[in-house]
Amino acid sequence: MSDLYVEDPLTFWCNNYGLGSAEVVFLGIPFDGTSCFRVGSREAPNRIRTMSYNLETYSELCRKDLKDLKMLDYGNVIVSPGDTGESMRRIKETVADISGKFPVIVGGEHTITLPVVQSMLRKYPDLHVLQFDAHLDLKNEYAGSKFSHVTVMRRLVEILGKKRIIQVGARSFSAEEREFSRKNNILKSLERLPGFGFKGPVYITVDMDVFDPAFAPGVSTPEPNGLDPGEFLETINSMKNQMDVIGFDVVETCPPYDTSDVTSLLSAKVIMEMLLALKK
Ligand SMILES: [Mn+2]
Repeated sequence: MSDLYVEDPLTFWCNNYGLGSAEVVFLGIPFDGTSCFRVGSREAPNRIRTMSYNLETYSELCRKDLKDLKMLDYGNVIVSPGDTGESMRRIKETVADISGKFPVIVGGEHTITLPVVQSMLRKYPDLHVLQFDAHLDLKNEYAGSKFSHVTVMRRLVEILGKKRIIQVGARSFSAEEREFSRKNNILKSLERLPGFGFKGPVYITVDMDVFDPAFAPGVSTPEPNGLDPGEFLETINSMKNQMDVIGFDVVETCPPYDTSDVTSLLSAKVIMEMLLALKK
């Protein structure tokens, strides 16, 4: 059968390669089991795939084309509804399956970053995490649970240590989280990020609520006074030679609360521009 005139709109744009030869692997994780405000980020991976078809594959910012990347859309992890522990186990195993590839992980809510990083630590024991987020996600526990999108970075600090985590864009947190972040010196401003030296491989996690709700209204926990996507993408692009980025995730897009797919479209754009800027 000829595939000259057909495409699969249920995969991310430019999904061209098999697992053997792909260098970049797109993986959806439709998990929103711990969302504490607006639920529905489980719908984001498929909505972002759909919106990706609206984008030109060429980036003027990076002067590169998505078509030149060897990319595979690996599908979605089958999570276990209501069972965070089992879902995290499945995520860890699936990410281990694509070890050695450059992962583009699409949530789902922010809890998923924990099992993804745990899995990637096997290959990169000195991994650093750079987080863009309106929130610090540093609470020790929330509603009786230690594993949620409110506590995820606290768990990562416990695993990685304070020197291997940098947080950018936070503007909503408790006094206790602020104190924890200040003591550990992990909160930075976007302006101070370029020139910051990362000594080791970097995994970037982008919570879409880091952007101002004017640009990204469809997120689980929107927070006013956020970043402008243009300044974010310029900063990422300007830092491409200063960081050895080995993968990233984009989380918390919440299609049921999105207006005219604005946030899913921005998520697809962020994924594309980050990939072109950062994939070596
Ligand atoms: Mn978050």
